[in-house]
Amino acid sequence: MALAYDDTNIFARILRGEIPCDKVAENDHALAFRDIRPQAPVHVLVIPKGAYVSFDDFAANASNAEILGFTRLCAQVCMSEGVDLAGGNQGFRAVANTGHHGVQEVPHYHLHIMGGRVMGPMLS
Ligand code: IU
Repeated sequence: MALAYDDTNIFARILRGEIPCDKVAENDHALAFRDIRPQAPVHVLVIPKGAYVSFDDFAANASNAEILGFTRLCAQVCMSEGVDLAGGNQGFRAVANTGHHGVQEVPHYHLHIMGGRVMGPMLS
């Protein structure tokens, strides 16, 4: 089931160019930019350009091309930010806060990529 999407959310406005962002990378299907309240030395948000509310909405309803484009942009960000294991770096945490229980603040799917330090326990 596709979820109702509110196109007034802040990331939709960033995608429309109404609000600036600190862009890291972009392709046909996704945009990556720095979180305005970074929790780690590397804290990048990767968002699909399509209107998806959450991780599960995107995973269930996005096209193969959208999923591939999004995933490849994540890999590109990890490499350019120097956190990818494949590049001999120390790794990162990728988080998709989802819905009320996941404490999702912005209702446009976004993957947090955080690294540059040991992240600590997940539970809080
Ligand atoms: P969420 O809980 O995963 O939905 O958190 C949203 C994130 O988006 C949070 O880390 C904010 O600092 C971040 N953010 C942003 O980068 N730019 C903005 O204009 C707004 C939130 I509002």
